[in-house]
Amino acid sequence: MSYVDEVYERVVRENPSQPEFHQAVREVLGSLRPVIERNEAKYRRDAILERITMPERQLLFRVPWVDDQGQVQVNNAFRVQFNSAIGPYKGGIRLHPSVNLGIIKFLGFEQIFKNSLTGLPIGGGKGGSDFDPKGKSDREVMAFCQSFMTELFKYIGADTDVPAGDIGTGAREIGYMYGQYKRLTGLYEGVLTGKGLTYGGSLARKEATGYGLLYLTQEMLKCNGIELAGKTVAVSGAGNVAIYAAQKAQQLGAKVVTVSDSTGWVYDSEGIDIDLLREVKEVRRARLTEYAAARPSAQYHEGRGVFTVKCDVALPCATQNELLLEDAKALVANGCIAVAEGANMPTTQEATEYLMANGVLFAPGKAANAGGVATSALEMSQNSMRLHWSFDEVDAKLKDIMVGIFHNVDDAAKEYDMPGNYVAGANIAGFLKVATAMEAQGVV
Ligand code: NDP
Ligand code: 2IT
Repeated sequence: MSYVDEVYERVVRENPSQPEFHQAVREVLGSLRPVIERNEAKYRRDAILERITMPERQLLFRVPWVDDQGQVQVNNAFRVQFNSAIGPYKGGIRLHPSVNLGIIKFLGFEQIFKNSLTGLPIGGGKGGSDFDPKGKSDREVMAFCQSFMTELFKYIGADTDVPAGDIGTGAREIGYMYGQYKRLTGLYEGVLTGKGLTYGGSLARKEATGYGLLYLTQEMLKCNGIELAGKTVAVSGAGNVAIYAAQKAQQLGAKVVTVSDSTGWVYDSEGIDIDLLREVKEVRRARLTEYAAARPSAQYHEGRGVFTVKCDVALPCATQNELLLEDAKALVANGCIAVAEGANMPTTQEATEYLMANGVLFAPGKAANAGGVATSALEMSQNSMRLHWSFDEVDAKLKDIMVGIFHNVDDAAKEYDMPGNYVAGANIAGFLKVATAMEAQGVV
């Protein structure tokens, strides 16, 4: 059996009931075959694939907190410190009822390669809890965040592990967590990113994932002789990534006709009104029905279906496995030319294969959404230097990073005789840097 297959089988055997983790590993290892085959004996002797698929450390803990009725609640929480070959562990914290260890491991595994692609010195990690911030009062969210940090603070630090936001974790949650970390340690350091602008946050971090997604998409289209301006774009999600992806797409001259959330989706024939969307989602924390109610050109649809609309470019920005084979078929039938993943692993493997087989340009999340974590690394730099860069400075660096990622990925795909296969290119380019660092550091 090939080394790649052996390691994949071991991952499945040793990590039962973690389908998302298996899926992420299967996709990455599948792409790495030609790389491994060039040097199979060395990689096997050094157990590089076993080590890269096994987290360096996994923390599992409970988080007790008191709700507004005086009832004690308790949640499961996780921090997976996956790989520190090229820098301190770095990755977000997801707060969503669906969170379990397998989901955090898939996200942490993806993060290793994504962070490598940014070109910045950050290792891979991820954390989260099955706590659901939806419908909770600010006091309840604070109680949870303080209790969560009261355990986590022992294991993180500006030079060891630097968490950030993800689904369900935005500026409010990061603020409460930062306050508790500072109180417990007495340290005013860059231990979290995505902080508020008054206490060490970076300008443009909030916008960075969505903006970065569009910078990479624009470069990918340009290198294939296509202009983004004038195109129709379908965005899924209505959270941090989706909002700023939609905003940047419109700034670049495209028309964004959809957004979605976990209950339904909106089609807006006039193009999404970003100010209204931000008011509904960021300020009121309300459902998209409120967007549709306030906007005559918008129709609200219950349930799935956001990718059935006619569009040139699709940007899945909500969650994993939201773009299924049936969606891929609808996109192709409607003439879609490009899909770029704002979310982590939003496209199932069979949908990805269908899109690529039908000539759709496909930018995988670990390249396309790397702008968020890249700008987090820029926030870490500013914190270490005790400096603050302007919005335009950060945005310019972000743009350079995203254009650089696209070319790095494109070059790797070409070098391994798979031109245009950006999935393979991203996995290979991300892997090579980490593997080289692991080899150099010996058996650790
Ligand atoms: P938010 O919590 O801000 O928004 C998430 C959005 O996706 C919401 O509209 C939410 O709808 C929807 N959503 C979440 N879970 C589901 C689900 N199970 N089914 C359907 N819809 C769902 O998160 P972000 O925008 O930060 O994250 C979105 C994606 O982008 C995630 O995959 C995340 O890992 C990834 N990502 C985030 C980065 C960041 O910097 N924030 C960086 C790189 C990737 P509802 O409100 O109804 O729950
Ligand atoms: O998936 C991701 O890259 C993020 N949620 C952002 C991580 C970060 O550390 O900024």
